[in-house]
Amino acid sequence: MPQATFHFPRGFLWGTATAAHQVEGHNTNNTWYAWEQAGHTADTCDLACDWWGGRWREDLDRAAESGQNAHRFSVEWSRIQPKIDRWDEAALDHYRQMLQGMYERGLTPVVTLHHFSDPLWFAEQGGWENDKAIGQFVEFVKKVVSALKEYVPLWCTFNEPNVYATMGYIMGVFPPGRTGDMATAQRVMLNMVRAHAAAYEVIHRLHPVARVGMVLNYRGFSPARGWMPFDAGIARLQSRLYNDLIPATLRDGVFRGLPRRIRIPEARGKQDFLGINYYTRDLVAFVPWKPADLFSRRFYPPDAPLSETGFIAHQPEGMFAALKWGLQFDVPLIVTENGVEDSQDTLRPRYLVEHVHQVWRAVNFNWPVKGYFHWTLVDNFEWERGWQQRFGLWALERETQARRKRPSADLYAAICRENGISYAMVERYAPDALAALFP
Ligand code: IFM
Repeated sequence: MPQATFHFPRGFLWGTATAAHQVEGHNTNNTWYAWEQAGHTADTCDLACDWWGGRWREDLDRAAESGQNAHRFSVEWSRIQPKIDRWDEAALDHYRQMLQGMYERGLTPVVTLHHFSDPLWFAEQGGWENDKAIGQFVEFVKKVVSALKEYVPLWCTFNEPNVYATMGYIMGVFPPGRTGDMATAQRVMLNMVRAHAAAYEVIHRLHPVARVGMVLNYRGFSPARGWMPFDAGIARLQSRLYNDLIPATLRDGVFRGLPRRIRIPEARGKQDFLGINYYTRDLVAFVPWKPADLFSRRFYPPDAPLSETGFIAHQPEGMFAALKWGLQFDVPLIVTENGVEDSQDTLRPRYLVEHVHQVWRAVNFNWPVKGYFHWTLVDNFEWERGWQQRFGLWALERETQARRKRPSADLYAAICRENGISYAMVERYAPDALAALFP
């Protein structure tokens, strides 16, 4: 039997990622609550995983006991600043306790300042469409960083601004539910980039040793037909708009939107690391009569295994491509999310180990990949898809709040403890990945 182990460097961050609205429960003062109440989601978030009620303790015990050494989570703006002129010190204290709890458990915290949900007062003022958003976000960042800085080595300003803008202004499934509004989607991203640049300055001023980055959802777009130059062209355009636009602006201060470029010199060089959330990739075919879909049809490779609801195609090589793409920004990379919805845990073990193996390949080329965060620890509220998708290493029974460990939790624990992937763990937990990892 081959005894190979794919080792990771010492100090590599192994964790899970969560977000406030998805786990805390009873966040009733933000845009997502209003969106759910208006019937736009498959079901409502309600108590979620009851982290606000204190169950973060038992879940972080699970994370720590399974060998993880880091945890990525977000703070909820609408709790910390419930009204434009009111700050809630008790909410900040709650997050302080969570951060202390992470240190007690040996988990390095990675904190996201904005993960999809906005306070209602902020949305009423125009949200990210309004230029005032930048100053408002900066005030929030000042408050949070002043209160929590001693605990936080890594700050993520925004989670997936490309998803926020696409889902909210083009697809219409996130608040505010607009469709096909490319111009506003770009304005929103532009304002988020400006807000990131200003927040970057503030965080560095308040806490010079902290590292500040943005988290992007990277999606692979490959031409569907190798012989068709238009497929390649349209795939490149989609990748440029969806993947490159924001991190490239933070690299060189030029926002290359459509139809024009906008110079934002203050954004130049304002990323200490880039967070990459990779889940899957698409094939792209040119379709001249579909302008609303950027002249294309996107679909999964017909032979790719699909997740339970068909949301994700198992495309592990896309992880390697994502990290290779990330090299152009010349900053350390962190896989801030990766995972699959799978209530029965049938695909997840293979998905997990084959994706982590692709991260190892990148690390083995000496690419600066510093950590991997699995999405997610316990099943949580999946936005417009509600509770229909189960991404947790632990299953959640919502009615009782009981957690049940899925086999992948043991596999991930073995990876974290070993700081690598061994033949024995693949054979035991994901034998269907043996051929891919040990050909
Ligand atoms: O749940 C989300 C998360 O909030 C952002 N990235 C993708 C995850 C899975 O859908």
